[in-house]
Amino acid sequence: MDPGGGVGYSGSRSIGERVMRTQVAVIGGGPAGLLLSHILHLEGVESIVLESRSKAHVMKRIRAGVLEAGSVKLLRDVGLGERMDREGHVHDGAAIVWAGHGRFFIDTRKYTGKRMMAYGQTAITEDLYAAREAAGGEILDEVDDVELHGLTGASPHVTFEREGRPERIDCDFIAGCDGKHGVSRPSMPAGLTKVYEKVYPFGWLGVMSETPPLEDLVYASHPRGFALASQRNPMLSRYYIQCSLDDRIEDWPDERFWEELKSRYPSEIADAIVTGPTIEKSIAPLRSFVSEPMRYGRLFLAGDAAHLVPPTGAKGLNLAFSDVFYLSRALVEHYKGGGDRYLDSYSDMALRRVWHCERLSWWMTNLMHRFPDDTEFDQRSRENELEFLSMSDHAHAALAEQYAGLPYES
Ligand code: FAS
Ligand code: PHB
Repeated sequence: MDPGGGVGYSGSRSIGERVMRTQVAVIGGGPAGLLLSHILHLEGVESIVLESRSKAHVMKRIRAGVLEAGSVKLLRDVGLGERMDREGHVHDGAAIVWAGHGRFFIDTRKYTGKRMMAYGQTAITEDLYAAREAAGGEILDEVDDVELHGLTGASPHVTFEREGRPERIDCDFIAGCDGKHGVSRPSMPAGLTKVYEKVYPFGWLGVMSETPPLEDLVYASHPRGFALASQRNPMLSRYYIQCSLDDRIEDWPDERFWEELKSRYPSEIADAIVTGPTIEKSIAPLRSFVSEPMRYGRLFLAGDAAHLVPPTGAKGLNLAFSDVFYLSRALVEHYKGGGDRYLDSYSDMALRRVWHCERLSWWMTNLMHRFPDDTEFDQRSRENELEFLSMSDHAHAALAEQYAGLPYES
């Protein structure tokens, strides 16, 4: 095995083309691709990661922040827990408030015995890059024109350009970890894939500020719209408000954002929010999306390449991690001669968890947001559901179990 973690050169196929050889070609250097490459390396399986953007661009993305208990365990199990345990914030649930009513707390630790973690995706990506680079892993960034070939044969390959030069990777398997705009999912025959999609009529305006966060995550349902108070560390807060899809960042100077955010919380919470200059501000649309199956021949999809969830349930990143757990286990078993039962069951197994998280995220989004076409009946029913959730131990337990994350399948 090449000590460089997967790059063996086997000549060229066309003029000037450099040909590399590895076992698994990973398309996409986000959390899914990097974590997969890291776990494969720990198990002696070679991979090369192809990333279309620069490392600097990937590293400055600000996205998810809450890790399910299963994701926390997975990161610790693969040697990526040290900084998370040092800088992360252990998290035992989330509070919910809705207009005119006091807060109630969904206590995931009480109902599941599990502990979650608030630790940003940005930090996780830094940790993953550091681990791959320390291990001599091959991450080829700023690649262009990635194309997948031979997916139904035993020797697929990937062609791409890098620094203007044609390159090729011969491999055994391709992991499509290239997110919602990648090339992997479109490389599957249209007649094979079934897409399920729901587009929500609003977005999330998110900000980061170097201010002390609230103690807990607090989700708010308010006539003016949804709001969320979250955190990254004792001096880094993350806040979101539901906004119109017509909104632009420039419509939301800091002062207007802070005023609107506070207006969506009861005064005792609003008064505790420490405001300050925002260091990041972005608007993200909300979509539910699943493309089935997550396999085509030697191509396996993982993460946002196969599915998207509205961030209301904090499931997007966690789903990418559970896909990677299942796919890495399957590939390692193949290479260790254990057969292909996990490869053959990967798509169905991953999709069971995907659909669980899709439904939860859709349910929480409907519960906590106001929709332009809401009728009075819709809103009164929503308030009753929040009231039931606030008073029923069983409803608390059901939400806590799902929010903390169901166990991975064995
Ligand atoms: P990613 O999209 O992170 O990574 C895919 C990588 O593939 C990217 O680096 C991309 O540059 C690369 N790529 C694309 N095309 C390529 C090609 N042709 N060749 C090579 N590389 C290619 N989740 C939560 O749980 N909570 C949140 O609050 C939350 N907020 C979000 C906010 C935003 C704006 C977005 C976009 C997502 C958010 N998510 C959130 C979901 C997010 O965290 C994803 O679930 C997570 O990034 C999934 O990781 P990957 O599957 O690795 O996909
Ligand atoms: C975040 O901290 O970014 C976050 C937390 C919970 C969510 C979504 C985003 O549901």
